[in-house]
Amino acid sequence: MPAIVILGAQWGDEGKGKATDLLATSQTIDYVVRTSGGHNAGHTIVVDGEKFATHLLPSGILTPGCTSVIANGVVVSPEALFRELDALAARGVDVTRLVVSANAHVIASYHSTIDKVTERFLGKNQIGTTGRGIGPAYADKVNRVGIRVADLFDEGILRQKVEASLENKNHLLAKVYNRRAIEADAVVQELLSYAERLRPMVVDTSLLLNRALDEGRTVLFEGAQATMLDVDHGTYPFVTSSSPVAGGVCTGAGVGPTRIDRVIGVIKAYTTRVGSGPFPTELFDENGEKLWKIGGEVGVSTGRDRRCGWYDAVIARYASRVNGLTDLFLTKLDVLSSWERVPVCVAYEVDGVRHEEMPMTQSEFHHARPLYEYLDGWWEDISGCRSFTELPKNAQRYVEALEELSGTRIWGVGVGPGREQTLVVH
Ligand code: 2SA
Ligand code: GDP
Ligand code: MG
Repeated sequence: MPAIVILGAQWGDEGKGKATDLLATSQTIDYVVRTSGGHNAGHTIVVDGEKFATHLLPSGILTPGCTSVIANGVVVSPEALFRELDALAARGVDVTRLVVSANAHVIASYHSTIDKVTERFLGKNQIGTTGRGIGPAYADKVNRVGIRVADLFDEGILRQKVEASLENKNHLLAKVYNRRAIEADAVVQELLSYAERLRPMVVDTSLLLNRALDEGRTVLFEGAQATMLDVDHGTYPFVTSSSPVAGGVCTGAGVGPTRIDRVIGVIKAYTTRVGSGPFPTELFDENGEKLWKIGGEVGVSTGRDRRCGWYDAVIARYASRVNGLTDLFLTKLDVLSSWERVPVCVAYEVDGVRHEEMPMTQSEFHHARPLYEYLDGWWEDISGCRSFTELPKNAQRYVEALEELSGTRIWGVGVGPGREQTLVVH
């Protein structure tokens, strides 16, 4: 199985970090690759009781011998990159096996300034971004006024590009937001200050990965954010600005779709979402509060509370379809111990019409009302279970029901944050 994709099947924070780490410890993974997003991601991995969080870095950085790759589809804040590298190195992690694509786009400080002022300007219509400059950096990329990693090594080109990029931004800041202009010179100096440290890490990551696949090496593409946050397939405009779906891996890494062997969708046994936007199974009662509390549902990068709701099988089917999932990895089943009955959304009702599949338009999705089936719950603490058959019968039935409703086999089940708290089903 040389090329494997792990991605989020809901709105993020499904436990992708844990799934990546599990795979990387259960078989030899030579490369772990980030292909989209930036330091807006937050992946938690618990190793021997010690908690690590990665943001911009691939989770593979924690696996000895594995090369971590930040590919062309990622937006890189050099400041955040070095901060994260230094923090891990201070904890004894070997951070030397990291490479960065020359074609990845750079997040400069003005991108996060624009992200924050735009959100403030939107008021109650805000997206609820992480404020990390992700959207503005991708906007520049598509608008062809972005700065790529390779540009940091040529001061003349860098200056030209920064000036071109700031032209319309300074106009906007002055005329719309009533803010001071950003000085090109200060930006250029800041970016140049990262160049020497970055230089030895920079390679042609597409060439590197394709050669690695030719040689039979195992490459794991690690998703950030998730299917429902995808700029095309998610709940637009309440999405991130990249393509976290499986297709985005190909453009984000420069590998062709025929090279991908397995696509694993990570999905929680219930649902969470950070930021604004529609969420049909969201709970506003004591059940939501209980999921939030037991699940510890707080954002890893920004510390924001996550909104909580029941499992949504319509979303699971949708994620299976748009990503061509081969497997699901179901996390946080342990959080559901202690409910008499557990509701699972099997379809929506939209303006009196039953929808088994995701409605075609966002307006319909905004009106979607969940239709529930109620599965019998269990009371036992399952965090110590180490095989599927050790689970209480009702927990087993819950997993089997989700598998059937989602139409994709469930490869593994998480019963706790630790590396060892995983049950392999198939
Ligand atoms: P952005 O900053 O432009 O990507 O925000 C746009 C939307 O994407 C959502 N988003 C996320 N949702 C869940 N988890 C994310 N990462 C962190 C984590 C979140 C945190 O893993 O814990 O720490 O708050 C993430 N990143 C972006 C975001 O909420 C907006 O809805
Ligand atoms: P990611 O962004 O998808 O990598 O996920 P996050 O790290 O943002 O959030 C997932 C959270 O759930 C982290 O705190 C993990 O340690 C935790 N986690 C992952 N799998 C399990 C599980 O099976 N059970 C429990 N209780 N926690 C889990
Ligand atoms: Mg996360």
